[in-house]
Amino acid sequence: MDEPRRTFSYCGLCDACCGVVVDHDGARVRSIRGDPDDPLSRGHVCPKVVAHADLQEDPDRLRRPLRRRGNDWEEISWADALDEVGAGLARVTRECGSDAVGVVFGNPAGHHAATLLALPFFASVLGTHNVFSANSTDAWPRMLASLLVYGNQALLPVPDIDRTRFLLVLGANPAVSNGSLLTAPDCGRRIADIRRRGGRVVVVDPRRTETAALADRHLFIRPETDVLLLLALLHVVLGEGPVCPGALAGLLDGEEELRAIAQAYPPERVAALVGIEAATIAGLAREFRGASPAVCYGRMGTTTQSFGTSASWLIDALNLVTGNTDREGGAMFARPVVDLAGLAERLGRRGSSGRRPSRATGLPDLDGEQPLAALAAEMETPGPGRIRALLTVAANPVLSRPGGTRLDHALAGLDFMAAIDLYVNETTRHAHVILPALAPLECDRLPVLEYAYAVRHAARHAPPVLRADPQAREDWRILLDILSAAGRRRGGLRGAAWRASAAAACAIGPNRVLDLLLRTGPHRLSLAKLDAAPHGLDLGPLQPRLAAHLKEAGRRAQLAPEPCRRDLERVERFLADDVRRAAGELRLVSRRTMRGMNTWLANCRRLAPARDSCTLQIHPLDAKARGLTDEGRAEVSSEAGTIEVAVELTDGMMPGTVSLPFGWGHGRHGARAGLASRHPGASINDVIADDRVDTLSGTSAFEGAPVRVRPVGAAAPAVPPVKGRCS
Ligand SMILES: Nc1nc2c(c(=O)[nH]1)N[C@H]1C(S)=C(S)[C@@H](COP(=O)(O)OP(=O)(O)OC[C@H]3O[C@@H](n4cnc5c(=O)[nH]c(N)nc54)[C@H](O)[C@@H]3O)O[C@H]1N2
Ligand SMILES: Nc1nc2c(c(=O)[nH]1)N[C@H]1C(S)=C(S)[C@@H](COP(=O)(O)OP(=O)(O)OC[C@H]3O[C@@H](n4cnc5c(=O)[nH]c(N)nc54)[C@H](O)[C@@H]3O)O[C@H]1N2
Ligand code: SF4
Ligand SMILES: [Mo]
Repeated sequence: MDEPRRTFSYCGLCDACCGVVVDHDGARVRSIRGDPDDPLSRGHVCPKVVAHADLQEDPDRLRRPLRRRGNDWEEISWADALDEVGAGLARVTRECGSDAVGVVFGNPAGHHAATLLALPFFASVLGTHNVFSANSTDAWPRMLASLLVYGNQALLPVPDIDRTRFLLVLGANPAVSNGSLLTAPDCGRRIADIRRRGGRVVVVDPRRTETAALADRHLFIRPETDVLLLLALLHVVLGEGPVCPGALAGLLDGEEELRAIAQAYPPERVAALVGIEAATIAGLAREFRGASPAVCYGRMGTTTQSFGTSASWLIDALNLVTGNTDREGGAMFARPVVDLAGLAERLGRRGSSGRRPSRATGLPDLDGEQPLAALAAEMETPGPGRIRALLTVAANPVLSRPGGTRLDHALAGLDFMAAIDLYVNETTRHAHVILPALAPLECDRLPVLEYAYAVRHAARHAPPVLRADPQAREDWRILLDILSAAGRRRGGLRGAAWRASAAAACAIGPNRVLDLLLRTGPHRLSLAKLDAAPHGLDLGPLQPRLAAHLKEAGRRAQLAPEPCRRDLERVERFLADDVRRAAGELRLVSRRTMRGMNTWLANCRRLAPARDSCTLQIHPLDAKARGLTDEGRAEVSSEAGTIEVAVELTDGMMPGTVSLPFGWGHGRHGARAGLASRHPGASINDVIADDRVDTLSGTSAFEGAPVRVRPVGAAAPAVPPVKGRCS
């Protein structure tokens, strides 16, 4: 064991990237706390930070490669494991073609810039188009809206919460999530500060969330009706005055079209459907218009629903027509140290949608990436390009993607599966070989994506804090080693090309590429400069960027992009359908908890819940109508499946809606997480069908899925099963 040491680093379990002070002995964390000298997080950390200590001590965490043996696993050497994965991928590409190999990467991969460089490289050398990521269950609609409105899918608006006077939050819970596409450590305090400065905060959510508790006002909204609310807000704003383009004067197209659209949605028309009174909507519109500056911010609740792209578009439209885009305190566009939007512009890769739709479902791709909603169908549907082998990297789609049960079956039927992960999770339990990944503090990290959407410009580099097993390696390196092994097994010219590509990429290494990106980026940094600032660098507040960017690119922002206008036909169908909806069904929404991180960290000792917090939150009136009692058990069902959970009565739920936490369901046979399985809960995605999508973007629409709820053991009602599709 080494001498006790202190290292400054950052957490990085979520986007907030809170600075930490780690006291350790080179292998184990002795204590970890917030770094008061981190310019962005200023000492803040959330309860999850202790997971870094737990990940070093967890007996269930993988440290050696595993090979399946019947229903059990055996540890094997790295050389054998890589060879076996290489052989599996080589065989399937040879027999069934390159597209027969699917690659799925999950949310944690996004926290490693090196992995983000290696993954597309890996897939393109292998020649597969079947690449999926957690983004198609998350931010795709936001990215597609940016492509349609600003012409670049990487130009994502960041609400300038540190300087705004009015924050309108739709479908986000930053007091718990700490911000999403909004890197702002201690986000709850920053939002509370808006009110301390005399500003106002309004939260619109079917659940009275932890963020709502910090706001001046919370409004319940019926799930998936944000588009209607936004159209009604625009109706009032545009009906009572001219567009105020602000910084974007002369750079806006589509004003007349937007006006014509909004005219058809007076608050009185949408009030009953949205669940907010017409006078309240009109008042909110006037308040937003009158505040200076104001900003509307939407996240998961507005993207992972049937009208995710259109909701994101209309949020932009509201900010644009009130002059709040590209303005301090409004919707800003960062100019980060690694400038993804600028890079995309220079490379002519601003994004695309629907150029290579999913073979099995016809759902659109986003910039060549396939939608996770199609994953099971791509494995089940016969024909050329059917996925027969899968590699998952930091992903758990059995729990994180709607249609969990369907995917479970499809995975069991694959010819070959390999995974890179820290655990035998609900997905990786189907693999033939699992390669162990490193914990965050064992990796060399540079937050690129996280700081691309930060509320201030910032940068940092964190070399590994803890020493890992000498054989273990980072994900990017594992990917290249797999490529090399697959090349050996494949043989011939193709195999030689794979090996040569892997060798060249290894020789360059990700840090050289990142250093180059930093040097050529807008802040002219370098890895060496970042290493001289172990607490991280604050590079100042966001500056207006969009207008200059659009002028330089010779483009204008689109207030009423054609695909979104066409999508309103679907909104109208939804309105018509709504009237015919079956009696008795409830709308399901997801929630996140402070001590959980998506589907993982459930096995961390210090984060283990004291009680079953996987509860169905339901309004007392809805519960009474169904004979449900507080702490009783409920059966939640839909066409996709049925789960059982504990009931929690709360008037914090909008009547007609229920909420389940996302990330639970650790009771599946074969997953290896002893602690997590003591409080397994149930997976929300087992009752959401995977054909519920925002058809415009191909994104899974879990929010608002219709379900039936009854006490466990009660006789089934004589009604047809609930259909979840919305297209
Ligand atoms: N119903 C519903 N579904 C949802 C959501 C919701 O709100 N409601 N949220 C969606 C969202 S926003 C997201 S991002 C997705 C997340 O979905 P996923 O990305 O599939 O799930 P995660 O739990 O984030 O991470 C998956 C795995 O990564 C492993 N891991 C952690 N760090 C590393 C690493 O450095 N390397 C490797 N190789 N493995 C690592 C963990 O052990 C874990 O098993 O789920 C989506 N699904
Ligand atoms: N503690 C913790 N932090 C996390 C995570 C975690 O699992 N745990 N996950 C991380 C990840 S990957 C992400 S992407 C972010 C997500 O960060 P956020 O988007 O801030 O968090 P969510 O909890 O998904 O918030 C979505 C909200 O939308 C509401 N909602 C559902 N349907 C609708 C609707 O139709 N309209 C409206 N207006 N609201 C609706 C839900 O009730 C919920 O409150 O959090 C990140 N941070
Ligand atoms: S908010 Fe929590 S999980 Fe996210 S980076 Fe900070 S300490 Fe880590
Ligand atoms: Mo996410």
